[in-house]
Amino acid sequence: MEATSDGDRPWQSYHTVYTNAKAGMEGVDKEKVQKIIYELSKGSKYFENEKRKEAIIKQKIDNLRTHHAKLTEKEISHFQMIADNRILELEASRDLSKIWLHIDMDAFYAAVETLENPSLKGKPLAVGSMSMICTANYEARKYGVRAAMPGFIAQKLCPDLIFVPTNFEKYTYYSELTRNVFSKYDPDFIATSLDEAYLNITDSCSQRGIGCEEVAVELRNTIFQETGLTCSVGVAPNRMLAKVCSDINKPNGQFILPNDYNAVMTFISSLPIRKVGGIGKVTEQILRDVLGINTCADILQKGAVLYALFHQCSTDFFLSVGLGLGGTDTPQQKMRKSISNERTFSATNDESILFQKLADIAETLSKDMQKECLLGRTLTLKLKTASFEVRTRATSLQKFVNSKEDVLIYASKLLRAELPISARLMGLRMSHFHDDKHSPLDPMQKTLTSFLTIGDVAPIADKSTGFDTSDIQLMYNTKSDISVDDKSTFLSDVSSFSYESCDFLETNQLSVPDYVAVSYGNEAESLNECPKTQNKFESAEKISDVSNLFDRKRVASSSQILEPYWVDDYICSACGIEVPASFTEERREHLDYHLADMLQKEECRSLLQSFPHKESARKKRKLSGNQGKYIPIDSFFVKEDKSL
Ligand code: DCP
Ligand code: MG
Repeated sequence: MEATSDGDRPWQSYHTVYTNAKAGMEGVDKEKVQKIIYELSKGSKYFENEKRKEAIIKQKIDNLRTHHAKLTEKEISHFQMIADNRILELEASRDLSKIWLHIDMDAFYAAVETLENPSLKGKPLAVGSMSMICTANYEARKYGVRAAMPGFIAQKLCPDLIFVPTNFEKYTYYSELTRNVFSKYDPDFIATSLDEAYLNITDSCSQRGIGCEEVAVELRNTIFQETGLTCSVGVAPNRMLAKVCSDINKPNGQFILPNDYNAVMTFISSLPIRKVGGIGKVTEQILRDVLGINTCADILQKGAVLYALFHQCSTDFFLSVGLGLGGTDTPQQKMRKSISNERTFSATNDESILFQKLADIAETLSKDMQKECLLGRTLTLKLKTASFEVRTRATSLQKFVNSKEDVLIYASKLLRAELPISARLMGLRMSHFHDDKHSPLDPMQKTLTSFLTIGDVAPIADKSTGFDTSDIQLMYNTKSDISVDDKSTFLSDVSSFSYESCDFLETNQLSVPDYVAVSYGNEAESLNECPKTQNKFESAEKISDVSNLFDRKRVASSSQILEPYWVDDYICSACGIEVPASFTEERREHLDYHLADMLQKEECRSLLQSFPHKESARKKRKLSGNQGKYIPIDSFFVKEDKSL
């Protein structure tokens, strides 16, 4: 990243998360954007972290190259045989009988804001704040402004940029309108975020005797009539391809890939791997720099080496991408294991307030259970104390219950056992459900609202690819038969992957462990308090209706927890923005951004500790070193953080 062969243009190699292209950014002067971002970031902790990550990836690439170079002809031919057989098996699974449509609203949050305030029309607009923007309209994208970019960088790129704060109630309202339309084309549609869904339109086409192109046009028109918003659509024989296709003619366009083998193979032959869901910046870099793979077709040529270097699960995924394969069946809704509700509030030891909170939570939980016809027998109370200690206490009930009164009787017993306590969070979770599949209490029974969260449909499947992402963890953890040193190192490096990051070769560990390392004085406990457990508790919960979603967002945004995680596998705990699981790159960027934010704040604190007077600290920072050349990213946070 530092000046090397680039001489006095070091920004040329500074490919941060903010410079990746998105729809509407094709004509952007990338070098200009890179330069601005480089100069705003240089010297900051964010910059250092980017450098550190790049160094780790470079090391991985070097290890893989070394291992690649050591492969013998015998090994290559062995792996070639495995790859050839696997390609035949995968090919045999090809299903061209289904027609999948992927729909993605255009600049969704920004479009909703413009619809409600037409004076914004035609002006560059960002939804979010100075520290983070959620999306930008197409006018702003021309300047290089994009989602998951700090607002102050966006403002530098586009000085006339208008900022509008997020309003999730509005977005959910419009999302519901779109879903009413989707359900007419496919009652089992799969919503992967507020603005995105997959529809199996096979039956719709055949029953109405019309082609998929006509359905796509009609659907887009209906969405526009019902909402006043535009969307883009992709149609293809599977979900992986449909998602790629919906991005091709964005905004307000569509692209149809016929259900024809040759059409699919031609399409895939020149498709850059990065366009495929699950292949992010790091995977792209590794496949390109180690194996010279740029397009999906290149993958098929390198099957043997891929099997030699990566685990079978990864290679299977890569080969299926190379063959243009993806999910074609509607995933079965997985049976719910638990349902829960929790609230964060200012720490209190007032027992009447605590019991009132408990009653509110019991009521919400009971309503949610009744909506889904669930009866449960194990009740767990979760409490977070004023000092951030998390306590859970569970009880088995004598009967299956779902009424507020029953839940509250048992919950009160659990709470009484913990008194006295000063708590800042309280939650109730019900599990061990009544399991009579033929009764009206069938937990498999689908409701439209159950599609509101990704996890409820098929928690372990990546909707964009149809690939079971839980295997990603497995593939590294179970690899025990590797003898080559470099390879072992590489695999152990990535064994801590979480399937949250679907970029196959990218590792959360590049950034996430740093959160734990950051110390915030009094708040340190919250960082150290077993984030994994917290995460598990959260991800096991599934929200079941829109109002609950809002509650959760409020909880997320008001949360004192400083280590960000994905609430309900969907909402950022630190700022409340939604980033669906399929937005692998954005998710990584988003967490990276919070990391940078945290590191910068920490840096500012230590800086201000050494300079007791705020003003003089700022002046000194301005005057010191080479800072005259650029505005360091950190100084932005000094100005922003009024509490300092
Ligand atoms: N979103 C977010 N943070 C991100 C990415 C997206 O909060 N990192 C939110 C804002 C978006 C919405 O999700 O409006 C949908 O995301 P898209 O990627 O579909 O982006 P847009 O709909 O805004 O633009 P387009 O689909 O036209 O590229
Ligand atoms: Mg969109």
